[in-house]
Amino acid sequence: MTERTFSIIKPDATARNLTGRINAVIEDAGLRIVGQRRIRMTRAQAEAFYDIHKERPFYGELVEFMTSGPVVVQVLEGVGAVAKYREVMGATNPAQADDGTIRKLYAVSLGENSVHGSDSQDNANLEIGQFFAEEDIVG
Ligand code: FUP
Repeated sequence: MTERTFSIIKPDATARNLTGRINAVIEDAGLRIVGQRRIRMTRAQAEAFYDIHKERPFYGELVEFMTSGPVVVQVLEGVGAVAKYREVMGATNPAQADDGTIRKLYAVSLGENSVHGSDSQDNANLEIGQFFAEEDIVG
């Protein structure tokens, strides 16, 4: 079934001019970029986005990192997009990511791991709604 998922190209990747190369991996996997905007995430946006992790020891650092530079927020569309993008991203820790995945290719560390992708369809819908109006998504 055609689905939509939410993606972020994180500050470590925009700092190294990797947006185009990451988008090439996304598109080569058969995912279509149907919404895309480069933004500076506010602290409030980052805190709300990662609210699920607020009791975790890395939460403060995570919010700092996500607001430390520009990010590219994206909506990706394709058959089984949520699971497919998780596969294309690779494991959270790049040391454990499979060859050819975005994190294996480009991530710096567990914290600075280049991309975010939604982990379920429900979260994808919520996350897309945090950053995109429906009219800014063109399928
Ligand atoms: P993922 O769904 O693969 O992005 O991973 P998580 O939702 O578990 O974690 C979200 C982000 O928190 C990661 F991308 C990086 C950061 N994180 C850490 O910095 N340290 C940890 O131990 C776990 C996650």
